[in-house]
Amino acid sequence: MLEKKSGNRAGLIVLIDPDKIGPIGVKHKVGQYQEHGADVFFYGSSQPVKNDFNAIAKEIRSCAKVPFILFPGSSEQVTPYADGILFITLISGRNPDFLIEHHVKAAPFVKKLGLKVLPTAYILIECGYRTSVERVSKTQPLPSSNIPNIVAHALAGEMIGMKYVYLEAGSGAKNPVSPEIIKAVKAEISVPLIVGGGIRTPEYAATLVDAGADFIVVGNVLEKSDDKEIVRKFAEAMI
Ligand code: 1GP
Repeated sequence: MLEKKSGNRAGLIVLIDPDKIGPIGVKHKVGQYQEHGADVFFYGSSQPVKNDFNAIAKEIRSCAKVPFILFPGSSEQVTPYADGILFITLISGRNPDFLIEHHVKAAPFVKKLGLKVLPTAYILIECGYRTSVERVSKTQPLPSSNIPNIVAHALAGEMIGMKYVYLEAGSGAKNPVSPEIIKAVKAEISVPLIVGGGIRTPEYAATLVDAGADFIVVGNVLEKSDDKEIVRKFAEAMI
């Protein structure tokens, strides 16, 4: 379900936060993102959503031509309008709610809705300040200096059976995940590697792809940038 364009080095995932995009103009933005080269849409928020989660998802469904995957911050962020769901386990933390509890709550709905499930080892890495994922999940990120520990977490996720590893610095992170970490993780795992959090320039994205990232997730930068071609520039960095 997560696929790079054939021949490209990596895939570009655009994260749509329902509270940042809002209900107005969703279709226009989504249309533009995919026209400019987005390979996949992630949809969700690390915080409780204030906008109408389902209504915005419905708008996205009506125009998305690329896979539309839920990236839920909790078991409440489930909708029938998506194609699939990142079934995230926050393995960098030790909070049972994010290791199993939310999964148990969401599983019957996910099954009923027929969403394709993407079991994902989600690893939060420190980025210089307390991110909203840390606050909401009440977990500590892994120190970025202890690379063997990060690799061990990624390996454990794969050995448990998770099909993707997601290295996350946190939305709007000051310091995104470093190429050194990506290189070390990529050398040990065989499942696809997703990287996100604080990636602000196509050049930095290209550096992460060179280091071994299979998918790059961008969110904040698209909301904040005045450059209408920003997604195209990121997509070109994936070639
Ligand atoms: C956050 O990895 C995503 O969960 C994207 O982060 O919004 O900082 O691009 P940004």
